[in-house]
Amino acid sequence: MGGGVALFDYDNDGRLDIFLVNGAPLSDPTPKGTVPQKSGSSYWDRLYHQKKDGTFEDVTEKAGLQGAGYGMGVTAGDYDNDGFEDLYVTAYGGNKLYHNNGDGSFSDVTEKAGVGGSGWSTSAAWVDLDNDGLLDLVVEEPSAPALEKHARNSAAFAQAGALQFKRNRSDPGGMQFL
Ligand SMILES: [Ca+2]
Ligand SMILES: [Ca+2]
Repeated sequence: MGGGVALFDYDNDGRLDIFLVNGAPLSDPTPKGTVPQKSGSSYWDRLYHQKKDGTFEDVTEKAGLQGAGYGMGVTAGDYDNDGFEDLYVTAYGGNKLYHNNGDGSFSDVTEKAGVGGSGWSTSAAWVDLDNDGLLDLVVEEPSAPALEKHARNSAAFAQAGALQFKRNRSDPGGMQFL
């Protein structure tokens, strides 16, 4: 199954960089309840930094973006308005929110932000749903329970299926999603 890709300028040097989402090994048959794990570097997600000459260098390890689980999708957006684009990566096995530290590294802030999701998430998007200047998160979860859990979504989003809506409730000094 194909993974997502994000073209974004993580280091604000004016050149687009590439983030690629990668899967994880699956056994055949896969026992029920198995959560795929990245068993080695060949399964890592990858961040490629575009250099001045138009070539790219692999900066995955420096950035701390090796990832976890069976990666599916990614969306880039500056959710905390600090001028650096952050990443949200969906995966079978747990989603991750990575805060861009602005020095070439990212921090996993998933737990603090409360956006780990559950089960299997596919697509995700940053969008300011309530026009408060803070990016909110929409996550598609094909697994059914998400639909009931997030019934308070706006009609437009509810129609699209099992979407999870996370409102960004950040305030100066804090960062929390509902
Ligand atoms: Ca760049
Ligand atoms: Ca940011």
